[in-house]
Amino acid sequence: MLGLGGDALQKVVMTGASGGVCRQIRPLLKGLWPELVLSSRRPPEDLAADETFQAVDLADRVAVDALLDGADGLIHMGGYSVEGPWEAIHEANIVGLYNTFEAARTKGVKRVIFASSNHAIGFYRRDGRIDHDVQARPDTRYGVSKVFGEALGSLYARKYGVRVFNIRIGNVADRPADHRRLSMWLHPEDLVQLIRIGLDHPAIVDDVVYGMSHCERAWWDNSHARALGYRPKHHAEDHVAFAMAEQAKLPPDPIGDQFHGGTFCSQEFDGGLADLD
Ligand code: 15L
Repeated sequence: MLGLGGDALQKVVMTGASGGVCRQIRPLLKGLWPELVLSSRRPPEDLAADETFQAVDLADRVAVDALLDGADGLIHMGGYSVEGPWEAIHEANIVGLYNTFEAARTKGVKRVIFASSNHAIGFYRRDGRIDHDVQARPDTRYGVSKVFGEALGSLYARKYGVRVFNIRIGNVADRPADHRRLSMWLHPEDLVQLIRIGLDHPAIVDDVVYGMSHCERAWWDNSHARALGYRPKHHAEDHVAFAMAEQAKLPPDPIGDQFHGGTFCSQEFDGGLADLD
């Protein structure tokens, strides 16, 4: 496939290979580049014979260097993917991410896709609409680590020339899992479309887009992704009956239900100032 405004990407590395998001997109990435190397601490249980895998702990800088040797593209899905203790978030998403960007810089990786998250802006209220330029409002330590990741990417783009595409992912699944996800659902095929834009589009610097399919109830203005050519194929409203049936099984969440981040906002909530706007 073409990349960097005309150069062919030869070797692409994807971290987080044994996680839930990568499990859904791995089959869709086959054959897109001459070489795709999958990586995580442990191999995916369903690793296929035609897939290449390298076990790496992102906290191990030497191992991350070796992983990125000769790569020109990186899809960084690795790290801690939910709220957790600070020590765990710090090791995977702060130290591990720093190691990853340092290795990308020193190994000459040209493009990085950073799997950011809606939890970087989780404390925005559902009755407003935000674009990709708003101030961060993380809802968790995990969300803070995603804000850090976007900032680190901007530094590496503007200081060192590594082009970075931050996808603030909603929720990746075959269909929206509940009422909240009707506003931020991302079908795996649409995620792959965004990844290809991030690895290919000549104008990428340190861009931020929202990782959602066509969500009629969206709280996010994704016009920046659209300007880069993103045309999601999947419509959340096609799955309303399923999502609402799943929602009916969930308990009410008076705090989480007000905000984009849902339960991530209500976890540990202690009468904060979130109701100001
Ligand atoms: C995320 O960032 C998580 O990685 C994922 O597990 C989901 O919880 C998702 O956000 C979500 O908000 O639905």
